[in-house]
Amino acid sequence: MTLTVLGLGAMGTALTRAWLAAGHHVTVWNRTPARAERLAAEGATVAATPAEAVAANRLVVTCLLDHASVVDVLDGTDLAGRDLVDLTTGTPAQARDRAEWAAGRGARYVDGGIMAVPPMIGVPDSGAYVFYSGSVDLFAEHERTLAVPAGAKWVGDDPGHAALHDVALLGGMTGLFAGVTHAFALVHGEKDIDTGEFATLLVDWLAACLPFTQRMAQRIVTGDYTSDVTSNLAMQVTANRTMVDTAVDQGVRPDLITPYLDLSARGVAEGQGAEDGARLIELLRR
Ligand code: FVH
Repeated sequence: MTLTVLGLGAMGTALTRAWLAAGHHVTVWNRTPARAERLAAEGATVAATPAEAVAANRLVVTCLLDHASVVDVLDGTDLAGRDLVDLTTGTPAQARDRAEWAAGRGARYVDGGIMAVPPMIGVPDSGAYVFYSGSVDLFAEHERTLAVPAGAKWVGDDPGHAALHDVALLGGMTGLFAGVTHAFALVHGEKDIDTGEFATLLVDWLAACLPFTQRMAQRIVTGDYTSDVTSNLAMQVTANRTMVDTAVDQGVRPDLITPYLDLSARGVAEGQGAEDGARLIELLRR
């Protein structure tokens, strides 16, 4: 098993180490050579230029800072007959552009969205995985290699879909941590409330709420937002005032929660008060 890795930042280094540990022959290149030298001591072959690194192997993995750096690094390399897998975080549109760009240079292309931080890479049962999309033939041929550093989840032949899944999950996480940050701000410094004990309550509460995500999915798929609604939007909007008033009383800016509360109020104003909050995606997508 041989492959090339371009980009040896925190993530590229972790990926390369995982492949080396699994016995793969890895050719590496990095803009700052010192990072490649460290991996040479662990068995990697260091290429002097991106062109040399790309020429060394059919499977070429890029893990660079952003879209612009990928184009910078690959410009001037001969990609004809290469299988390019880009694990650099980007937008779906950038991934589709890169797929077209690679095809124009005779390469097959798969885009990847990494759902992990570097310490999780190459660690069995860490939960790390990567979304992949693009050329199904490329993926089928290299799946075993790609699955070495982290689990490999195929999400279809639209090259933008790996990035879309990645960014959508990051969006969910961002909203979650916005709520968590708000909750801690409300109680922090309050006499007789221990932050560590509060954290346990918060974790348990969020865990109890998370299964409702599946119920939301069912409502979104069926388009039926009315049946079996136990906490309709109108009730929530009334209760939301309590959340804002409490924040103000506690001297906490409600900025992290108001966008969602405002959207809920708009839903009620537009006649959706008796429906489930899942309906709000239709207001967002307008
Ligand atoms: N680290 C993480 O937690 C996240 C987890 C999820 C996925 N991301 C994405 O992975 C990409 C790489 O991230 P990284 O953590 O390896 O990032 P850095 O440690 O900052 O390394 C960046 C590498 O990119 C090289 N580079 C930057 N600009 C250029 C350029 N114009 N030309 C050539 N190379 C460039 C940089 O080289 P150097 O600074 O060592 O010379 C590093 O190799 C990223 O998309 C994350 O969003 C990681």
